[in-house]
Amino acid sequence: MPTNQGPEFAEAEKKYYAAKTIEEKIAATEEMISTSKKHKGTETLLALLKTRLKKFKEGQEKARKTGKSTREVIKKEGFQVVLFGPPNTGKSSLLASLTNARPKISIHPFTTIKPEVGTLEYQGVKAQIIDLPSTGSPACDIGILNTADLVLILLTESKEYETIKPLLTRVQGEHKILLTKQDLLSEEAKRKLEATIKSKKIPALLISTYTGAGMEELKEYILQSMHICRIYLKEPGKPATTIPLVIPEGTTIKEAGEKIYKGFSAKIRETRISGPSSKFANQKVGLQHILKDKDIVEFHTN
Ligand SMILES: Nc1nc2c(ncn2[C@@H]2O[C@H](COP(=O)(O)OP(=O)(O)OP(=O)(O)O)[C@@H](O)[C@H]2O)c(=O)[nH]1
Ligand SMILES: [Mg+2]
Repeated sequence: MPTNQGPEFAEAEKKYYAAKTIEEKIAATEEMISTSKKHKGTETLLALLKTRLKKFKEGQEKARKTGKSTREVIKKEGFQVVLFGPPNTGKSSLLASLTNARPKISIHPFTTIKPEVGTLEYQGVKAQIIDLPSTGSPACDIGILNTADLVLILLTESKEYETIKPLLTRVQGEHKILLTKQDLLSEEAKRKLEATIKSKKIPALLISTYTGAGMEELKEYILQSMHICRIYLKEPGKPATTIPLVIPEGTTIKEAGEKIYKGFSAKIRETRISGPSSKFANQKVGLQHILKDKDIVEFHTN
């Protein structure tokens, strides 16, 4: 349901996102409540804001007693991707499509009330995906955006990007816009949207979890943004392993050897490579040779 909030609310919301202390968060939440429009469409939001306020006040009380921070933290595991955006844009649906997680999905806004976590497994590589409660939700703590490796901004309208942009100033990783629910657009509207994205150079991908449109491209994009190489080890006379050794881009043979175990590189007598970094199959290379994604590596040891 649309909430149609005015500029005062937007201002208060901005203050909330900028708030660093619990006191600032309480003040900003109180301001959001007082400046929010009050009608059927804002009922859920107001109820959530009031719950947030209550929680903050309780947290403040607890912190006062114990002297400790009570904030829940998500443990970062490997490459972390955060799904971020306004209510109802399909964040939880995307988490469910990409990972093993089964978050609650519903037609009502503000369904997700705490961050949901899943693991994407794609072409032998794993990434942690976090479905963050939507903007305007009490549980939307944007601090995680700053340390995430990749932020995916889910929108149903490209113009909403303007309101999201100010929240991304401290984001260190990459970010990309996902324009969701593409199945709802006519071919004509889709063509127009694609043209706008191109001419305005908006970093966006068009997806639909219903039809699967754009999903392969999205997974490929996530993989690219990880800046890693997958190498397949092979023993002489045997086929290569199917589970890759995942290494950062720019890794040398010596460094890859050390990844197998410490001291391994000293045992390498000869290395043979087939694949993207080799000029021909079974090429003999030195320890300083830089590997590329999908190389097959055969170590001959003493
Ligand atoms: N047509 C269409 N509907 C979708 C698509 N993906 C999700 N939806 C629907 O959109 C609604 C919201 O989906 P959610 O995944 O719960 O959205 P969300 O962004 O997690 O929402 P909140 O957690 O409430 O902020 C649900 O009714 C979904 O079934 C899509 O690709 N196409
Ligand atoms: Mg959700």
